Amino acid sequence: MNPVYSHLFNLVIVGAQKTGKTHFMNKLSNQICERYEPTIGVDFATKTVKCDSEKTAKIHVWDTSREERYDKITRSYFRGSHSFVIMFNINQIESFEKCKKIIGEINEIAYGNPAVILIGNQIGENREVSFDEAVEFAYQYNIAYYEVSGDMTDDAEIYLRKLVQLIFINRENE
Ligand SMILES: Nc1nc2c(ncn2[C@@H]2O[C@H](COP(=O)(O)OP(=O)(O)OP(=O)(O)O)[C@@H](O)[C@H]2O)c(=O)[nH]1
Ligand SMILES: [Mg+2]
Repeated sequence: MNPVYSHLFNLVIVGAQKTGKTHFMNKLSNQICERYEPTIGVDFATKTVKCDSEKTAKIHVWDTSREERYDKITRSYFRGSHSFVIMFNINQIESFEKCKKIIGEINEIAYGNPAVILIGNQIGENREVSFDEAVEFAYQYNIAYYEVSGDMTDDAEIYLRKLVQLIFINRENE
């Protein structure tokens, strides 16, 4: 039986603890879980995106943990990944500061030229990272920055589509 997709890509969601990574993945698969449960190691979901009349991409989504004891496992998923969502919480500066190291790890471990976007999530009250600061940081690394609102009305699939487009653009430029 022929697969119903023309392309298969991996996406790794990475970022400091409790920045909404699992929430983001659950939104992709239309699951909403109100209760916080830390991710143990790595979680997995799939999502299929129709790009145009000829291209349909199936995405393997890997939701990772940033706990140190899972570092080795998490990093092993970086190698074969075509795309990354780096998440931080705009209300928690430490989570933003960790993004630099994550970008370094992606550049060091991932093959080729993966598609990467930075997402600032809003979990909490007081903003500690300004929009301009985040945009400037992303610009420095030539990646796009998006902010998602805390009311969870944002559609995670929009960002997935942007990543898939980027994967195709990066491939054309290789
Ligand atoms: N207000 C608000 N809360 C959110 C949002 N995203 C996630 N949360 C909450 O923040 C907590 C952490 O979310 P998770 O998605 O589990 O975070 P995580 O990054 O997967 O956490 P770890 O697996 O421990 O690294 C949960 O209680 C979520 O319900 C958001 O956009 N807005
Ligand atoms: Mg999680």
